[in-house]
Amino acid sequence: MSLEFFGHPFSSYTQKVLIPLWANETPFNYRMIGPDDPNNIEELKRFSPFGMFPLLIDDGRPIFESSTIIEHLQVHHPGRIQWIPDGDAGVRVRFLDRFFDLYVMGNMQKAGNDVLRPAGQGDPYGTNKARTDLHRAYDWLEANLGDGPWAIGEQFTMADCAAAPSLFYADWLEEIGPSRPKLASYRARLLAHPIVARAVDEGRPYRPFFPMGAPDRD
Ligand SMILES: N[C@@H](CCC(=O)N[C@@H](CS)C(=O)NCC(=O)O)C(=O)O
Repeated sequence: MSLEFFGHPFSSYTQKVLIPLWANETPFNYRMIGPDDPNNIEELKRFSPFGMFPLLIDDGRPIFESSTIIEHLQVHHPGRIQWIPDGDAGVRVRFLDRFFDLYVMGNMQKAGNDVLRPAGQGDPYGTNKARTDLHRAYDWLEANLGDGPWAIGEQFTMADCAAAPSLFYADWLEEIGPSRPKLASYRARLLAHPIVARAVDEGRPYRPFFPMGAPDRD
């Protein structure tokens, strides 16, 4: 049994999967994407149609999409923590995982990637909409998150793995602010979680890569 994991420490979706790998102490070989090891990029592109990461190769079988990788780990490499509970709680976890990926991280990426487009090919309309939709996502979360400590209550799940990097980065782009105290304290609790803190720390040296400039906090 060998697990090869392709990702980058500053990538939100990489962090989303590193959290369960580390928390369950699942052994894996970390294949970092970057100029220091061009073989890793080449291999990633062979298996991932869009060259996107994270990617997991389990005994030669490629799995991509962060949520599917976490489901795969739970089925094939179960550990102390069950990331997706059974029954109705599992439905809620999958729903919140989609919410954080699509409406928090998705809008964050849309707005952030605009800065990286070639001159004259920006999308100001799409960028403004993404920023507005991010605030709508914050408002929905403020109104619909429970009292915690985690996304579905007492159990730390895949929904929190998705929430941690997405709220971490989204708040750099559009601050959650004091008008959303429940969401702001959930983000603070996530960042104080030792495994999440490890993911944030390993990404720290790459903060100059943040397209809009990383704030001097967190
Ligand atoms: N839906 C994908 C999103 C993955 C994604 O957006 N990955 C980014 C890094 S955080 C990426 O590969 N960016 C490089 C690129 O787009 O070429 C997942 O959940 O794994």
